[in-house]
This record gives sequence, structure tokens and C-alpha cells, in this order.
Amino acid sequence: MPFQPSILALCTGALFAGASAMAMAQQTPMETLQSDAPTNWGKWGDDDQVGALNYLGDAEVKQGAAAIQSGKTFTLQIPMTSGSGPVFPGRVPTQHFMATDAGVYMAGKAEPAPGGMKYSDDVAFMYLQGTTHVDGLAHAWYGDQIYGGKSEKTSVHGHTHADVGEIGEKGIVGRAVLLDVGRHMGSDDLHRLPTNTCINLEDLEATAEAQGTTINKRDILVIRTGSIARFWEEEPDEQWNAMNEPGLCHSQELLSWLDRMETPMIATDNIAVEKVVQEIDGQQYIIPLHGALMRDMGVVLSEIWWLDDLAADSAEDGQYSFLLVAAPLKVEQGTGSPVNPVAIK
Ligand code: UVW
Repeated sequence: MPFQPSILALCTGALFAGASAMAMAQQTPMETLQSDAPTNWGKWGDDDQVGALNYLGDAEVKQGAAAIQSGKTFTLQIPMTSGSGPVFPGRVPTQHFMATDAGVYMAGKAEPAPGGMKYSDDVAFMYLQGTTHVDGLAHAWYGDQIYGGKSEKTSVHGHTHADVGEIGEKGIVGRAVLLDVGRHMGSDDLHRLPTNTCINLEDLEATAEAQGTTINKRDILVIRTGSIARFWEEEPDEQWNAMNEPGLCHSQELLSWLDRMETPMIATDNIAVEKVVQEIDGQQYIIPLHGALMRDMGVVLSEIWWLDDLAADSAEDGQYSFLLVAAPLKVEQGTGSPVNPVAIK
């Protein structure tokens, strides 16, 4: 957040330069980068936990409903396959196990219930961000403060502020627009962006124009890169790698535009919304937009969406706006939650 000069520096002109320089030296590159960027801390009260989702009220839900034309629905989660899936390095795909199945009856370890009914049960070990998911606003930060200016210590042993459960409580419902950047700018017949492509504001605007799509204030932005589909295209797709996926890139223009548009949420078919590794003014950053959007502006991020079917249909009928309904699980104190969003056209 904006650099706070020390009291000493304010009081003593002679010390100002030295103290300020010292404080500057203590800033991380992210703090310097974001010092003049938009922030929504306090905008919805000091204890707000859902950030820009506050932009989605009754009127926005009705605008979403008004976008429905045919009633066609698309589910936008990727399949959850035990032991396999696109995940960020350091995470593992969901592991799914049967706790009870026909085997227990066949082995004589259980009897059918009175009346003859049998049942199965299953359990899963999963990273909550290990499939299509919504991030809570406390999920990523820089410095020692998370969204809303709360201490990073609120994350210890479970988030006591801005956990994903708060988003689950509210639910995500509104008008969304698909920006199929992969189709508009992609260089292959699968309509996907090359690895390492930076998506800038002008690319979003050019895509909307090419599609004939009007982006309204408070629209949820659903951005297709074509990237996640690569995970299943070839076995294995040598070039697919979470670290080199195409994605949004940080710029003040993009942040100011999203701020003006009162964008509540950005969802993408890549692992991090943004290009993971970015170089800005000669400095390397890893996921700087998580800092700018999630921590500073409270814009909700949602990743690993399956958009190819929706995109193919939109290319055919020319309708890129729809009602979006996405309800992450109420994982109390959680950083993220799996979600199966539904687009209704
Ligand atoms: C990354 O941080 C890369 O993704 P997510 O926001 O899902 O954790």
C-alpha cells in the first residue's frame, strides 16, 4: 500500500532524505510497483471480506438474467480425475479413494442393510486450488498485510479474515462476458495463445471489438486463452507448463480500467489468471496481479476453467454474454474452493 513516511522524516527536514531512502530501501519491489495503484481497502467497510464482489447486487443479478437468450447451459469445471490434472508446481492433483464399495459385500465384511440396500462411500485428498477453483481474497499478498489492510498473521492456522468461505456465503451471480483472446489472437487452428503470451488491456479491448461484445460496468470477465486444454491434447503435451502459460500481464492501464469498470471477478482457463513470471521495468515478479487485484483491489480471481465448449458455441451464435452462477464451497478459514461454474446463455 502507499508508502508511509516515518514521523521522524516528517518532523526533521535534515533527516528526511536519509530516513525516506532507508524506508524506500525496505520496500519490496511489489510495494514500490503498487504505491500509486488503485486500492479498495475500506471501500465497503473495514471488515469487508468479499471485496469487489460487493459490486454484484440485485440489479447486477437481474442484468445477468436479462442476458439469457436460449437457455443453453455450460458447466465450466474441468474433470476431477484421481491422480491427474493441471496444478501449480508444489501442488498435487486430487487423490480419490473408495472407502466403501461392492468389495466389502463381496468380501463378506459388510452385510446389505435390512431390506437389501447397499452403498458406496468415498474420500478425497485435494489441494483446494487443485481443480477449477475460486480464491479467497486472503490467498495471496505482499508485505505483511492482506486484503483490507489486515495482518498476514490472520492466515496462521486458517484464515480469520477474507477466507473463501465468505465468498461461498455470498455466492457469485451476475452478467459475465467471455473474451476469447485465444480465438482472436491465437496462432493455431485450436484457437489458443502461444506459451508465454502476455495479455494486455488492448488485447481484451480488441477481442471484445472483434466479437462485437460490449463490456458493461460490473461484468464478470471470463478470459479464454486456450491454455488449459493443452493439458489433455497430447500425452504429455511437452510444451504445457504452468510457469509458461499465457495470461494477463500487470500494467497500470489494466488496473485503472478494471477499477473504472468495477470488475468484480476475473476467471480464466489457465492456472494463475496472469502470466506467472513477468518482467516489469527490469524487475522479475511472480504473480504480481495477485497482489494488485486480489490484495489491493479485492477483485476475486478464479482459475482453471473449462471454456472450450462455451467458446465454440459463442463463436457459432455470436453471443458472448450470459448469466454466470458460481458457488464456491463454504470452506471456513480456507484459501480456496473447488467450483463448478455454470454459464446460462
Ligand atoms: C496461483 O497462485 C499460481 O494460483 P492460485 O491463485 O490458484 O493459487
